[in-house]
Amino acid sequence: MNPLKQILTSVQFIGLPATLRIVQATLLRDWYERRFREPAAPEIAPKSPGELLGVEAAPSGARCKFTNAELEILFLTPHLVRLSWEPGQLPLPYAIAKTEWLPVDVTISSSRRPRRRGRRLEQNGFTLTSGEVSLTVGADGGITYHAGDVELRAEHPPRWEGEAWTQHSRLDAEERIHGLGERAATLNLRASAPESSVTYQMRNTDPGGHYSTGDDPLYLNIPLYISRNPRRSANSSYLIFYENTHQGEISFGAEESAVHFKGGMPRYYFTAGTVAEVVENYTELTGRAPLPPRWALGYHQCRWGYKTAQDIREVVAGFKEHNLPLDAIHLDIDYMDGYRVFTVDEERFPDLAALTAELKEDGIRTVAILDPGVKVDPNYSLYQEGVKRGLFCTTPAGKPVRATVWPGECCFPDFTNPKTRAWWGEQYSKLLDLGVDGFWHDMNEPAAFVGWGPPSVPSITRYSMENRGALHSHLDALHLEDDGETQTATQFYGGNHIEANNIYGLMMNQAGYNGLRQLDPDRRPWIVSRAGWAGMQRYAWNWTGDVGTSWTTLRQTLITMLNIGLSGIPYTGSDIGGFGGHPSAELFTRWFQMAAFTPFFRGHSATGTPRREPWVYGEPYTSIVRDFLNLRRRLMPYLYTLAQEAAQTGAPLMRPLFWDFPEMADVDDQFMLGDSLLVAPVLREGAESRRVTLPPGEWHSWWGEGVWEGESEVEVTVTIERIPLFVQEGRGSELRGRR
Ligand code: MIG
Repeated sequence: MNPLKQILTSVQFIGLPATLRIVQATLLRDWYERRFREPAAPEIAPKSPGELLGVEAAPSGARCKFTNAELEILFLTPHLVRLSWEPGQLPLPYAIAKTEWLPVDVTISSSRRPRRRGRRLEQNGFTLTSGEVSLTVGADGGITYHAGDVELRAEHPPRWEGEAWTQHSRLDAEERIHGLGERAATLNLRASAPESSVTYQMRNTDPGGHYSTGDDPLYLNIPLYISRNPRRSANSSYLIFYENTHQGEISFGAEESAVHFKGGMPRYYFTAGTVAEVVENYTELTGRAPLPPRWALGYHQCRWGYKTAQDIREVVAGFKEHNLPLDAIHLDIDYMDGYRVFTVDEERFPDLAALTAELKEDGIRTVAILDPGVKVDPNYSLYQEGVKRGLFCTTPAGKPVRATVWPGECCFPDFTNPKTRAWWGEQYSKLLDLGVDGFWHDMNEPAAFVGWGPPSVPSITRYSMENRGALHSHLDALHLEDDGETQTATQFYGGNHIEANNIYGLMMNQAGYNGLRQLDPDRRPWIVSRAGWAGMQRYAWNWTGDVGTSWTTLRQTLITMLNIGLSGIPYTGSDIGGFGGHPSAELFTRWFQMAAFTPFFRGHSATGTPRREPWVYGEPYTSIVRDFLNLRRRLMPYLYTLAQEAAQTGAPLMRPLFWDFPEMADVDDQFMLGDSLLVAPVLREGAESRRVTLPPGEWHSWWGEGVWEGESEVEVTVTIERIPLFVQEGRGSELRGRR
């Protein structure tokens, strides 16, 4: 958005005085960035690995020397291999859950595959194989990957430009690409530009409300993609995960993919198998979502605009009055005292403990929002402690960096510092003690209000990165107090914003999750988070943020959720009806019907929009919504079984059809909930029927409307009461007797 337009929009939504404060904050940001501007790096000629000089066997792998680079190949399992190229800084293992692996038997042979025309990646090199996966490393560092005899991937060696690097890989015309975390894109991430190229930014950011198809980046990026090729057999999919927290971009062209990161070593993991297997292997590495508390699988009601305990009581009374089941209610930012995180406004919520207890009597849990920004306020103990103990992100001179969010000027906890995480984690006790059961992590991209430029903290922000050490030794050492110890500011200069931006949310989630585990070991923590990164599934659920209100965004959010699931995050959901608009009764109902089958089932809406509780549209809508709320309740044992499966294998609860039916053509307007329920939400206004693609098998209409022979496309009549829903013959024993 151009700055003027951004500012005018801001005036419209938050008024002139607040806008002026944001302009002021942005000027401060610009000052920071000028004051600490790094000297421009000298122009360096791009570098490739050069010639392969030699290869040496190493435990479970090999090390190869090139003229300008070194490559380490390490098999973690016969199906999962890690590649690391030097030069480049080793990643801190933020994504990684499993570090101990059994040895893998590998064999190395020199390879002189017959040269095929037009392929120059496989000249005199060597082949390293586990028996399951083989890598052929060419003399120039290009690598081809095979499973059995099938070539799955051919990549060129990385090319470095200073600390940044790029890697190209071949793409087959038929190859489908999925993953990359949260994308307002097509299910096959190449599909919007099959002939040209489409680029995705690897940078968590707040897209600023009402996003829709084509907006990129969004809140949550995950640098992995799955390649699937319907021309190959089902077990010839592969997943590649770039373990690199730096900002970057990944593009898919007609013949090649290009991966670019602004720093860090080229380190990536390759695994092959079926789509389910590659997700299983990836989540063995990065961890899986623990079983959630049962209530989290129920229906959540939320709105930015429930301002008082009275508002909450009224909403809950509405649910009772309309006989609508409710499992959780969320408190958005208005419960806080002046938006100070971990405080409660005593006037608007005079007795939060009584309120949560009262709700719990009715089987309703309370979830409270937490934003990372800590208000700059000398009388606020969290702020005082953070400053005193050096727990905030800093400028390169070691002073806490500031940016403006809801509370006004804020400092930002440096979640890459283990001390900060421990401290932050302790704070949850305040809300636990008040009977809050779940936590909602917002704005953790991290987001900040700006008049122009990226909506985040200044780009010069410094992070401890686990106190990795002084990178910027040219900067003056500043003395800060830290629990009586004297610490030099250089200890804070472990990482910059380019490296740490993407893991800010992940580490906030880790801090919260570990804090909750410690505070109450007998309770399953529950967190839903807007931002995150590879591995966030270990700590938090996700929701798709401020998605627009339209039929287009309804359809978009379905696809977005499927790609999130394929990125290792089994739990996600979207604001029913979209965040900031006013859905028609029909759009609201259709969204609600779809959401009833998504892992995170929450009604939410923005402040200032017309109310959107499930009864505001009147009949017949209230009754339809009631039916789907009751249906969700009946699905609970099934959902719980899926939760257990996710914990064991990493399988997302909602899956694209190709997950179980790889031979199927791409279908992006239906999904499977588990392996038994096929959901075909109605995504078109005024629809009287919709086409449903049925995979092989016999399909029973959930509504008892008959049995369909699969491997077919059927036109199913729809009314506003229902969406097409099918159960496959012979599956879904958990569902038996529940219809
Ligand atoms: O700047 O807390 O995505 O769900 O209601 C907006 C207020 C901040 C963004 C979240 C949205 C939430 C809202 N938040």
